[in-house]
Amino acid sequence: MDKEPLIYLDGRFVEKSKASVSVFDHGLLYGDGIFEGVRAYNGSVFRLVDHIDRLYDSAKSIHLTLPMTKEEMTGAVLETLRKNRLKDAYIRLVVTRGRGDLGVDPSLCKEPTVFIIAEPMASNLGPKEPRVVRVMVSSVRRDAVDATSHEIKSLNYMNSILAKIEANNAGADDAILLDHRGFVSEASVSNIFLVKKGRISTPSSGAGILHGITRARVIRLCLDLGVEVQERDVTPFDLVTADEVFLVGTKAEVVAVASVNGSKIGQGGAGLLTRRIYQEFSKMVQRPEEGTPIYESESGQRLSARQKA
Ligand code: PXG
Repeated sequence: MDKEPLIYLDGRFVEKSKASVSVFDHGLLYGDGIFEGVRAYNGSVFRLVDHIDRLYDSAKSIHLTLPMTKEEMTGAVLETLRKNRLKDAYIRLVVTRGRGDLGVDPSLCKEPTVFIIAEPMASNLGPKEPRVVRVMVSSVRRDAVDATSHEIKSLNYMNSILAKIEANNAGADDAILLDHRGFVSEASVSNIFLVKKGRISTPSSGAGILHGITRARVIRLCLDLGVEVQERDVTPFDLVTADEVFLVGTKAEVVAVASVNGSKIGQGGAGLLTRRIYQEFSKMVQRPEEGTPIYESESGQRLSARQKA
């Protein structure tokens, strides 16, 4: 039999079939925890420093003290990839409040649970065309920034899940959520951009978005291409009348939106700027300086310092 994948669980590596957490873990009972979805391309973990920083910001915002330093966490991610001999992978890094009792009070949870899953995942990027999806505007509103804000990458994804179910039932590929004011926020698990008359815009953080790492990198990429990205309030009207719409995220990478609520966007395929950004993004993720190398050194600390800002 093939060897089982190894999962990092609270400082140890355990076989996938034996990697389990308590039914009293508040991550499970209450969605009380945080996570990161990270990707490795060609032996380098894309923007790992940014993901680790965001994880620690999420932890701070929910008053969760992580049981390890950023350097140790970085080391654990790299070691998980090495143990599983992975070069192109999807990494799920999860920290829960830990084991407690059946009350919601987190003060009874003494020790956070930390686990890291790494699975092989090939990129959809390349010289070919971007993937194309059809989306609908969901009736489910994005959680407000003073509620279960998606600025926290928490284990509470019910908001996105309900929107995704609605999209599935309507035969759409994904849902676009509006914020409490009615402005466009983001898709279920990716950020959104639109192009109108050669200008690119994207909802600002006030719209309850996750501060996407792909979003931030794509904004810089656009600047490098000489196209400024405006972070602003985007209305559903702006979306439907855009020349191009695309989604970005760790899992999605760069995906073109062909239609919104059945209305064709542009020609109904990937527009010129979307293709350009997809192609540049495809090349960029392969550059070692965009990430943290998995195999060159055993020291997470030294490695993490090498990712360019
Ligand atoms: N918004 C939300 C709500 C997200 O969950 C993004 C934007 C994109 O962020 P990054 O940092 O990845 O560029 C996400 C991404 C999945 C999956 O299976 C993705 C995410 C969470 C859970 C699952 O695609 N987060």
